[in-house]
Amino acid sequence: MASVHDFQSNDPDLQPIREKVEAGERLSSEDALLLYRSDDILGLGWLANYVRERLHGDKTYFNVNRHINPTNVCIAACRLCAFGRKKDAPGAYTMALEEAFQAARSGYSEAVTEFHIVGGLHPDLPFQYFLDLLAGLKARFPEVHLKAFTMVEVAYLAKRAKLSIAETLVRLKNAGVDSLPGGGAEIFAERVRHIICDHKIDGQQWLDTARLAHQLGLKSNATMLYGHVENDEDRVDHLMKLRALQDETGGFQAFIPLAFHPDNTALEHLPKTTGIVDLKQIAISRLLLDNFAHIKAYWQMLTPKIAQIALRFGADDLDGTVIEEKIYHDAGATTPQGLRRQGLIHLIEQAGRRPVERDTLYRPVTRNQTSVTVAV
Ligand code: V47
Repeated sequence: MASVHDFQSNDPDLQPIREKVEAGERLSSEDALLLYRSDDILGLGWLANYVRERLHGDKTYFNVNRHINPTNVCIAACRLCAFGRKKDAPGAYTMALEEAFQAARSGYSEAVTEFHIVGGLHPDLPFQYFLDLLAGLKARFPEVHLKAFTMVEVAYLAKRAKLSIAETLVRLKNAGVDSLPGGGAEIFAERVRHIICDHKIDGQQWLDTARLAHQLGLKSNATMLYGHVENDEDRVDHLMKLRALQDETGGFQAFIPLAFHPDNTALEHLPKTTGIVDLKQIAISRLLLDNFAHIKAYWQMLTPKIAQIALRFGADDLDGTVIEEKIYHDAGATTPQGLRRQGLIHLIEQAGRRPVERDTLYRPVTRNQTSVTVAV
């Protein structure tokens, strides 16, 4: 591993931060703001890579997963989103249960270890549909981990079923949910949420739902949507709130920064993020979230090329084979909709890192020709 003494920067603000990083000391909100305002992208990357290698060496985790989006019908009409549709709008769809099971099994011959299941807030689908979906997937694919429903969906299902959030989570867990994805967090600051996703639960409710999930033994991820109308203070506030909840529960597995894709959204006039902004966000996430084991580079969002560089800027995880991504592609992403296992391994190796296939709970997966084994 590179020594922190090799660090060189023309930015005097990075020197005291470097000393804290070397000593393993927690960074403050003020430090985080200085990082956002620094122009020394290589200095930032160096520091984040130092922490990444201290935690994981050259290992880079990836998994073989499949996204299933059972419906794009959504009452929320978030300005940030190009995926959701009103019920009768052109392009609206809702899978019958058999269609969802078919989507789960189709198009992929390699052993998938995770289904990532998220969708719109459908005004009519009964809670039972989701319980049957989970139970049906578990019955058909007992080995596959179900990472299903964002905090936003859980809160909406609870409201529709007239149940508490805790009871809703218990029923989802009993039906087959193994963990929760990190979506829907966006930016917690109310001012920003009003503009980008007015009808979603607020930031505090997202955090409260995550806390309950963790208390019930369900791990989750966390995300942050950046590159729209938020400012540096909003991003720091978001990261600090996640860090505080992680201190409390330890239930977050990975943090995934998500760059806003404006095409086909109501915020189409906003510019796209640049590679520098994306890499800076990965690096600052690694440096600030000292209690998160993993920082995920979501290649679908970053592009495979930037994702490779992110593996030297703090990220240790490259999500995933995916297959048929919809949310980003509706918003103009031009990346492939999926990559095969071998393609991901190649990307990681070409970045000079060591690929480690994992399951959703970060246990190593070993494969022979016909079967998959998860080490426990
Ligand atoms: O919650 C929606 C975001 C999220 C747009 O947990 C958009 O492992 C950019 O959460 N431009 C869904 N972003 C994706 C997500 C995710 C992805 C990969 C892994 C995991 C995980 C979670 O995508 C939404 C929202 O924050 N989003 N629309 C858009 N136009």
